[in-house]
Parts: sequence; C-alpha cells; structure tokens
Amino acid sequence: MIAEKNPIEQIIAAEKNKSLQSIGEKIFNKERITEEDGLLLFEKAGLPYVGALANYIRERLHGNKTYFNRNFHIEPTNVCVFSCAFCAYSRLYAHREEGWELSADQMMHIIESYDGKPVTEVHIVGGVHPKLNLQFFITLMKRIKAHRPDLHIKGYTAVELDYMFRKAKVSNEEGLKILHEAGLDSLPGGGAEIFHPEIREQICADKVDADGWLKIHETAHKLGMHSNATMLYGHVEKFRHRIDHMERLRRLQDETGGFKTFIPLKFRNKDNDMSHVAESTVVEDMKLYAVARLYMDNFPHLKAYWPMLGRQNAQLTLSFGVNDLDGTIDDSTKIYSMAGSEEQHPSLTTAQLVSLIKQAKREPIERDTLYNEIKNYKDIDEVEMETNALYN
Ligand code: V47
Ligand code: SF4
Repeated sequence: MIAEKNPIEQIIAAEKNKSLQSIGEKIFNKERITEEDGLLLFEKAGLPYVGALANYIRERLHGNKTYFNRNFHIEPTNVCVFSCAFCAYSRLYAHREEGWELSADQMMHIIESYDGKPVTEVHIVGGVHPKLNLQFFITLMKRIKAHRPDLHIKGYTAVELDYMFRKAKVSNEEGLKILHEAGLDSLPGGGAEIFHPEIREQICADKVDADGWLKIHETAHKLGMHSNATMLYGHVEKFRHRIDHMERLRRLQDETGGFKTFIPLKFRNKDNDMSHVAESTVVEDMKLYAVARLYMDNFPHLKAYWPMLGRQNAQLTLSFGVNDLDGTIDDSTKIYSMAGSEEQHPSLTTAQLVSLIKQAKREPIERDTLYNEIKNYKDIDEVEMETNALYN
C-alpha cells in the first residue's frame, strides 16, 4: 500500500518548478538550504509556496505557540554621532537642542514608574551620544539592578557598544564583561542593517561594519550572554544582499548558538534621507518573513516587531513563519513612529496582544527574554483580563 502524502508533501509535489520542488523536499527532510536556494526562493517562488513551507517549519518547531513579553523601552537619547541615511530619529550633537538626552535620574524615574507592574524586561537602545560613556552606563546598570534585580536588561546595539568601548579604550571582551557584571543581561539585535559593504556604504557608512558587529555578538555569546539579530530590509538592497546577511548570521550561530531570535525590520521612509525609496508591499514583507524562517534554520525564533509593521500585518506574519510578536512595549519607543510607522503610539495591553494572537488561531504564551514560558493564555478570557489591572 502506498502511504498517503501529508498536506505539505502534496504542496511540494504539486510545485511545477523542479528546482523549487527540490528545495521544498530538502526543507521537508530537515536538510539545510544553500545560498543559491535562498536566492531562488526570493526570485521565483510564489507566496503560497514559501508561506506553506515556512508555516510548516514554524509549526514543526513551535506548534501553535506564539510568544510575547511584557516589556518597556528606554531611549536614553536620540543625539547620535552617526548619520544613517534611513534614520528619522537621530539628531547630530551640533543640533542636540532638537533632540533629547535623559539623565540617569530621569531613566530611573521611568524604571520606578513600573514598580508593582509585572513587566519582565527593559529594552534600552538609543543614539550614540558622544558624552554618554561606558562609566555612565555601568552606573545606570547598577542602579537599575539595585532597584529591581528581577528585571532583565536587554541593552545597547553593537553600534553603541563599539563606540563606547573604543572611546573607553577597552576591548570588546573587557567592556562586555564589565557591563554584564554591572547588570546588563543580553544584547538586542539592532545596528545590523545590511552587512554587505555595497549597501552599508550607501545607508550607514560611518558606523561599525559587519565584522565589528558580528565580533561583538560573538564575544557576548562566549561570555554566556544571549543576543538577537535584525535585518533592515526593503530599501536599496538586492535579494543577494539579504541572503549574504542571513548567511553571515547563520554561520555565527552555528559556532556559538547564542542568538535567540531573528527580527526582520521593514524599512519605513518618512522624514529621512531615503524618503524617495518606496516601502515594500505587504506581499514582499510576508515573503521575506517566510524565506527568513526557511533560511535561518538554526535560529529558534522569528520575531515580527509589531510597532513597525502595524498590528494587522504583524498578525498576518503568524502564518508566514513568525512565532513571536515582541511585547506590550507601552508607548515607549520613537524610532519607528518618527520614521512613519502607522503605530504612532505603540502600546498594547496584554489583553489586546493576547486577542491579536487568538484571532490568528494561535496560542498566546507570555515569555521572558530568554523564552522561558511564564504563562499560557490559551484558556484565559480577554474580557476578564481587561477588567484586571494586572494585565494592563
Ligand atoms: O538598528 C531605524 C532600525 C533598529 C528605521 O533585539 C529602522 O529585540 C525601519 O534593533 N525604518 C533599532 N527600521 C531597533 C532594534 C530592535 C527593535 C525591536 C526589538 C529588538 C530586539 C531590536 O531600528 C536600527 C535600525 O535597523 N531602524 N530607522 C527606519 N526608518
Ligand atoms: Fe544613530 Fe542608530 Fe540612527 Fe544610525 S540608526 S543614526 S546609529 S540612532
């Protein structure tokens, strides 16, 4: 008797392009796809085909589970020594009166405003201010941990760290060790943009290059810290630059295993030096997420950052490989609203986030930064949550 094919096998068998069909077979058989395969998926595959494959992998890894966390952001400053062409948020030091700089006390007031609220993470990222040095941030880490030891501090992109360490004349290892000892728990994925020099020269020529970014994450992983990785897509890069970017991350992850999640960031074009570049379409966005899920086979999680995509499109990504929607965020980040995201005041209550996930027929799981499960909301009623202050 011939065994009946399951739905994904049927989809693969029905694919008319033989090269795409053999990529599908590799994925089904848990074989790694090559750079050429990745490129072919971008160039030739239809959204239903990559989407079905990505969804199959997502469900093989996580079933219906969809993670989120309860976090808030602190952006210490938008004053920045660099001039990334896509950035709508930064202000040069010479124009610092147009921007903001928070003192350590002001940041502590933000931390204290969450006293008694069940947030688990603070995400600290900002511009690269020439006067906010390593010592300033060591003291801040210590103050945050002294006030709230259970709060996970995810902070500083490799761009901020590279500048901070060079200025303090310490190696990456020395700098990361000191910050880690002071309270820094993990690194966010920002600053990666597109690694390939052909693109980096056009969009962010003056900040740390690909090797520098990767070295900082490698060092953090070797010190036992976890980190994330981003890719800013949908501007002047070609498909091959995306594959090159993902390949560099996949290789480092093979070595260290320290990355938790891959976060594609959709380029938004308002009020920056790349406003003439059109934004990607929703179909392109979903295809990017799907190919990322298929290519990044050693990254446990794929995150859609809802403040930048908009909540409806973020919900859609849950059918294209994504298993994490970041967090409640609490209206505390400006980097996307200033670049034109539809989310001008990004904030969702836990009940709203849970409801967004349930509408997509997925299972909402609150996690901590390292993906330890805190609570499964499958059987918890959102209306009941709305009336319970703990969830707001
Ligand atoms: O590196 C800046 C991006 C990043 C624009 O690790 C833009 O959990 C789109 O990395 N259009 C910083 N993107 C934010 C970041 C991040 C966000 C959420 C979660 C995590 C995490 C990390 O924002 C920058 C840059 O790539 N960005 N301007 C823009 N116009
Ligand atoms: Fe500065 Fe970051 Fe903006 Fe680049 S993206 S200009 S490094 S704040």
